[in-house]
Amino acid sequence: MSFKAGLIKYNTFNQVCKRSNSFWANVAMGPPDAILGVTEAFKRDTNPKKVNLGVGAYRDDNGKPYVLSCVRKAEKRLLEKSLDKEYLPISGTADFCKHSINLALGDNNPVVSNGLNATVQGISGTGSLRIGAAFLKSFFPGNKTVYIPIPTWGNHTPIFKHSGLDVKTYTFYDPKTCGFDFKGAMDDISKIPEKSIILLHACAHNPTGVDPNPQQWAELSQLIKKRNLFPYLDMAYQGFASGNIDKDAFAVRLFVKDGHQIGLAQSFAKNMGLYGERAGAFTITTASKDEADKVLSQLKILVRPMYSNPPMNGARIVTEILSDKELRAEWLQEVKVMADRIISVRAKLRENLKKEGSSLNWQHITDQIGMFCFTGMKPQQVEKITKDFSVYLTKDGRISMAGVTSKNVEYLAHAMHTVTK
Ligand code: PGU
Repeated sequence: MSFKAGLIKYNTFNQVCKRSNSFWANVAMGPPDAILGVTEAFKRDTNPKKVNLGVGAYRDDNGKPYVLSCVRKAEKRLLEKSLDKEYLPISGTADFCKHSINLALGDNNPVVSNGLNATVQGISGTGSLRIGAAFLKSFFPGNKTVYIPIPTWGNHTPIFKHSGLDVKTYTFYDPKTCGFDFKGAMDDISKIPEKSIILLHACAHNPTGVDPNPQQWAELSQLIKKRNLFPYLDMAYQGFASGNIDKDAFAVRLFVKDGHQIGLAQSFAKNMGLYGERAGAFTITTASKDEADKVLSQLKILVRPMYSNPPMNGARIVTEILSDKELRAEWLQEVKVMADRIISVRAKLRENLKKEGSSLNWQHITDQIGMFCFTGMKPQQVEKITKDFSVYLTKDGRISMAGVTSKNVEYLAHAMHTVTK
């Protein structure tokens, strides 16, 4: 075709498209994501002092993304093995699933030893939660409503609604004390209709950084048992709360010990820094091996039309690390280093707010744990700190402590003081 003929054809095509009604003419512009949209806005900002405290992703003390040394070593070993790229099974690799659930429940736990778990590899924490939600929608024999804490991670409601479950809430946080509202939670949970689903953050509650203490967990577990509720635990931060993966698995292990059947979504995004690798797992515990086999067969039937089978690279890295004594020991060290840096920067932020002359009580900055601090900043203050200081955070006043460093902490304290005084 000559250039001219091509041009005429192109113009005619354009006119036809404009004239005829597009299939998509009625698609409205959607809002940016409440968390990931913050990073998009941050990237557009040209202020050299800008700070991104939106997404929960660990940074080193220079503010740079951090790839764990054990991950680099595992990658090197994997490369040397020249592994193939065949499809994984629908439920992912069996080794990865076994290591994941053992990490949550502890080695030699009776659930895995007796074959009482149906575990599938999921697409990180989100995908794992979504598989679980799909399973509950199809097979949960009770009230297909999930009770989520207020507040909770912004994606919980969309995940459950997208799966066709109803979503209701229970009290969790007390804005007056910036702490856990134990009485409020117990009162609300005691009124949840029997045989409903309750979502629990296993540790390092997002966004509040507030967790029940062991005694409170024990009481919650008893009440949840009494109400015959199904506990669905989201464990996206194992190791990030205390720096110790066993300590952080306390609630999960307690619920199993107390005789609950649980749903569990795990993520290796934070504790192994494998964000974009999308490695995670979903587990249902059952009363018998036969039940576990049947549940697993149904999980596979749900996964197959969604994405057929999961990605392999992240799962291979996790398996390499968890199955090797040396790499595993190094990993446990590195988790602790990450958790400790966050703890130390909490203290620095509080100190600097004091130095700025803030008369507000910022004790919750050091009381809260895990990746986030629920600062208590109001939406207008959040807007102002972003506009005037290029400090980016989610509208609810949550800051990712993992993005605070010894280099930006003074600037952040100054900005926080200025907008809150
Ligand atoms: N569950 C909770 C409680 C989370 O906070 C997150 C991540 C996930 C599950 C899912 O993580 P995966 O990356 O799918 O494994 N929340 C972070 C990351 C950004 C996001 O919203 O996905 C956050 O900043 O809240």
